[in-house]
Amino acid sequence: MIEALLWDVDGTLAETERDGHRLAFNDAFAAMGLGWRWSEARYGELLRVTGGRERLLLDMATQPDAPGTQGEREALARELHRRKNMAYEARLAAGAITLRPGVAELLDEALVRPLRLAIVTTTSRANVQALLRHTRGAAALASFEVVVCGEDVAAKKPDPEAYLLALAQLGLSPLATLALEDSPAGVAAARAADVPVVVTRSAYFPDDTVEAVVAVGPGLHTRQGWRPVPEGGGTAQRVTLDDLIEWHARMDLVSQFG
Ligand code: XBP
Ligand code: MG
Repeated sequence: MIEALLWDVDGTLAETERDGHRLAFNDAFAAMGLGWRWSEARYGELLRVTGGRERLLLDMATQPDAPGTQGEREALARELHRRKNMAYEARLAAGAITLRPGVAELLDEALVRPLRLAIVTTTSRANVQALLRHTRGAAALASFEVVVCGEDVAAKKPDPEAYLLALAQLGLSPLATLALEDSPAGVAAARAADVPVVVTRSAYFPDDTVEAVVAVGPGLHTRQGWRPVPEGGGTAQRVTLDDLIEWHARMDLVSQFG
C-alpha cells in the first residue's frame, strides 16, 4: 500500500527547465554582460548534469571567454546562479510557468485521501518554494510533510541520497512510497533507494529508456499512452490516485520501457 507520494520538481511538477531555468540562465548572462546564451538543444545537453551551478561550470569549460582559474569560475557560477534564481522567480511571478496538467488534481486527491506528500529534488530550496507559492499559493509548501532539496544533500541525483533522506524523515520503507519522476537521473536516484517509480515524460526526456519503473506515460493529464494501461477505474480522463495505487500493487511487473 502506498503511504506517501514522493514528488520530483523540475520536469515533473512543471516544465521548469524549458520554460523557466534555461531562460533565466540567459537573463543572468545578459545581466552580467556575457554573450553566452543557451539554446534549447544546448540546455538539453547540459541537463546531463544536475544542479544549476554544476551546469554553469560544465559549460564554462567550453567558453573561450570564461575566467581562467577554477576559483574565479566558481565565483562567477555562484553569482550567475544567484541572478538566475531571481530571474526564475520573476518568470514565475509573471505566470510564465504553470504546473503540468493533472498535477494539481492528483495533489488535491492525495490531500483528501489522505496520503502523505514529500518533495524529493536536488534543485535549490528557494526555487521549490517560489514554484509552489506562485502555482499553488502561499500555503502549498506546508502540504508537503518532507521537502528534501539540493542544499540538504552532499550528492545530487542520480545519487540516491535525496531519496534516502526523505525516507528517513518520513520513517517509511521504500516500498510504502511511490516516486513521480521525469528524468533518467531522477529514476536512477529513486531506484537506487529501492523506491518504486512512475515516470511522466517531459519536454527534455521524451523517449529515454527507463528501467525498472512501475509505469511510464506522457503526463498525468491523460490515461492514453501509458504502459501499463491505467486500471484504477473511475470516470476521470486523467491518471488518478487509484491508478497509482493499482500500478504500485502490481509492482512485481516492474519493466523496462524504451
Ligand atoms: C533538476 C535540476 C536542477 C534545476 C535547476 O533537479 O537538475 O538543477 O535544473 O535548479 P530535479 P538549481 O528534477 O531533481 O528537481 O539551479 O536550483 O540547481
Ligand atoms: Mg526532474
